[in-house]
Amino acid sequence: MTAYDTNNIFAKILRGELPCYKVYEDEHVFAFLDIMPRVPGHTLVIPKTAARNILDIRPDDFAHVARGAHKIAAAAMKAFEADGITVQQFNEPAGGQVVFHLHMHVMPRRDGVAMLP
Ligand code: IU
Repeated sequence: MTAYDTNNIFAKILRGELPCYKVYEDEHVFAFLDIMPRVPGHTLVIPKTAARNILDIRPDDFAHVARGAHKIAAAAMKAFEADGITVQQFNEPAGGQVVFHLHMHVMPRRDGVAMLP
């Protein structure tokens, strides 16, 4: 597996070198709106630790990301009056990953409203 690249887009967002719409932050994780949302409220939750994906993160650090996604899911249900939530996480190009800093997608869903591809 390729090594973590400290100049990936999300690392730059974490360092404040690129702008984002911040949704949540704590000691371990950072969450912001996806720049190309597949649904309104599409949020990305990332660890503050440098990790390329699930194959490159300690279980305890991954648990922090899961905890963050859990919190964002509950908040997004309320904020977007959603009927459900899709949580997705991709790893390596073969697994659909495009940005190589681990992230979880949290997407509030409405009955009868399809996600953009
Ligand atoms: P991935 O397939 O899980 O790696 O998807 C990357 C996501 O990052 C995708 O939904 C993009 O719209 C999103 N994104 C972003 O929010 N800001 C950016 O500058 C870039 C991608 I590049």
